[in-house]
Amino acid sequence: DIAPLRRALLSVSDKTGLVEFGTALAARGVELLSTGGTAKVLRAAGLEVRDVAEVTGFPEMMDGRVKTLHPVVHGGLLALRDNADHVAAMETHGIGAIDLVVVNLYPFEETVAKGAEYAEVIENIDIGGPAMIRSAAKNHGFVTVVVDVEDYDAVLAELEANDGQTAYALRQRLAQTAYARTAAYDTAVSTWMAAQVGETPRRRTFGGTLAQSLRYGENPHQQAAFYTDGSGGAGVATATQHQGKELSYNNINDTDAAFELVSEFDPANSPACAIIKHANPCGVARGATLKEAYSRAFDCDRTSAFGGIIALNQPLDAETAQEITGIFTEVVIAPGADAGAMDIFGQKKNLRLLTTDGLADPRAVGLAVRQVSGGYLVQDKDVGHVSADDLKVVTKRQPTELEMADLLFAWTVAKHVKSNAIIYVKDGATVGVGAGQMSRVDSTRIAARKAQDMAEAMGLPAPLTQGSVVASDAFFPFADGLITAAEAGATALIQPGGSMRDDEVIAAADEAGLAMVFTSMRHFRH
Ligand code: 93A
Repeated sequence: DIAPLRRALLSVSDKTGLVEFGTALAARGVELLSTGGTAKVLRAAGLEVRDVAEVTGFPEMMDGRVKTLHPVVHGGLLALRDNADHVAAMETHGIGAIDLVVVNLYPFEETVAKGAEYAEVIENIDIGGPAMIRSAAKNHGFVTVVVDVEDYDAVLAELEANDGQTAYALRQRLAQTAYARTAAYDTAVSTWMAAQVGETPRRRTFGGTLAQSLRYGENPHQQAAFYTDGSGGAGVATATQHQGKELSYNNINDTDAAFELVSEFDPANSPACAIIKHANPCGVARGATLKEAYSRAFDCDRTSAFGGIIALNQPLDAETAQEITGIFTEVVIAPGADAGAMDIFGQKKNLRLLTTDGLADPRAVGLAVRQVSGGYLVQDKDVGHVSADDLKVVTKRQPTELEMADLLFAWTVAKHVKSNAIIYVKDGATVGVGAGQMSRVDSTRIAARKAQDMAEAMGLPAPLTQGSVVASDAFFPFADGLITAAEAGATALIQPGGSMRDDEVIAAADEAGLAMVFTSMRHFRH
């Protein structure tokens, strides 16, 4: 393959395992070159080390900003050993080949995480380290690059097994790891800078920290992992898990949907509960107590709630915990849980309990990213909201005070339901949810139909959609959806308005004696 390793350059901020690695290399007769702090540690361990400054003929200068940025270093990394011109250039300019580079970077991410001042963060942007990593990785045909302490052993094992050489396959793998590291590093820098100048969809680059390798993805044949972006805030990424097995890909996705939704409801107004299945709510309710909020959310669609994910806007108490254990639930997330609740859940080993530090801020700006073939779509998070003052009554009849409260509740839920979304609400609880249909009238029918099914299952004389209000996440293009809602017993509607046929839709509402308000804001969610 290639000649045995003769010269290594070590320059590391994280000195973990450095002495052991350096010692093993020296024992193989590898010459060690090093920068200031790294050389000091190696020398203190009794190893012979040459300073890079001696090799370049320049001292480390400008507070270390310029240490290894020199043609003698980069020529030694980049020269193709089997190219006569490159070899001649090395001879002409006194450049010695460097066969192994061991670099880990200034701790930029840690410096940001500890809340350092601007100037200190800037000083922790490593320039020379990434340059060496990238040079060595480009020349992986000849050069071995190590950026991760975890890889020290693999390199030593291979040198041992391979007469002091590394095999191409290992060098190629390490080169990929190296570019992944410099890419993540620059992403961390640009993400931090985006926060300094104001993050927008056009100023953000992507990256994250691997938080969890998942057992599988949306399906068992898909590999998956969970990355956090360091943005913090209460939510599934920062929650504490108290019991139950690891969250799965779908659990994380649904727990996020549940918690984001329930966080819309101010706990100071009333307890609230959201139950999520397949990223859509199958029940959302307020209640006089948390237990009542859960029970009313459950009653919206008892069938779908089985194996669901529950989010609460107040700390879980014992009586609510007891009620929840009535059926199988995957995950419960709440801003805390009292001792009694923990005891009750302790009996249910499979139930995961997550607690957060408060609720998510539904008005907090941020970005939403989705992948498409060949790229990413990036947009601001949907933080749009309306209050009673923003609404325009378009029908002859004004909504009553009770209807108005339910219309706003339904509109809030609609924001969290996949389009086309139709939500029937009565007395602060969803009584029918139509989600993810290609036609709006189908969503309207499905929600009413499910309410009918629930009424039969619960032995009610009439479906709960009788006397309900309806929210539609986007305008009704025709009157048919509105007529279906009226037939199901709805008395008031909330929708953005703006259809070419608004006049027809309003006329149909007036004819049926409905009250209808326009929000002038749409809440598509796909
Ligand atoms: O300030 S730098 O961007 N300029 C350089 O020329 C340079 N060369 C290596 N940082 C540079 N390094 C970094 O120094 C390495 O990436 C490593 O993190 C650190 C090791 O310094 P020391 O050996 O003095 O502890």
